[in-house]
Amino acid sequence: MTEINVGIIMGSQSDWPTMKEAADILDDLGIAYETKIVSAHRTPDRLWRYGKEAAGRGLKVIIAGAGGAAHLPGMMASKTRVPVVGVPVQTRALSGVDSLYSIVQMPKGFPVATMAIGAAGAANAGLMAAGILATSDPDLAERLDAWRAALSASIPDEPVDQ
Ligand code: RP5
Repeated sequence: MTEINVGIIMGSQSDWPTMKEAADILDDLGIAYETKIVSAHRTPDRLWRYGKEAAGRGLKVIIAGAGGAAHLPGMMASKTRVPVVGVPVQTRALSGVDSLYSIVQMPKGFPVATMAIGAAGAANAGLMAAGILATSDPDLAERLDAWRAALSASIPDEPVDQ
């Protein structure tokens, strides 16, 4: 059975369209992952258990996305030494600035690697997880290099009228 090294967690089902961007990147790169709804406010016991067991279960990166009062990434970082990559989900009321501020300003000692707001941030969280895993996985490092090279090659030299 393939070992799962990446956990994608999110505060709500409503976060999934955003967090799927991270999952799509991991799929592209052939990285196994799990997806869970873990809410800091609605399912705190689930959060606690997930954080307590994460390292022992072999997780090496946790991608955590939440919106609004987005306490999930920070609380997860307080519960496990496994690196947490935070994704501020874009909200309707405050466009995700609330999510960003809730995630990014962690106190010294418990870091969250905070990505950009929304879909780009979620995709970059997948790439950040891939980069972390690639430091000890030469095959993945090759796949990640190829992915990056393909993206660069896809960018035209000059703009065209649309
Ligand atoms: C947060 O509240 C979730 O991460 C989500 O982004 C936001 C709204 O959740 P729902 O009311 O859509 O379930 O905890």
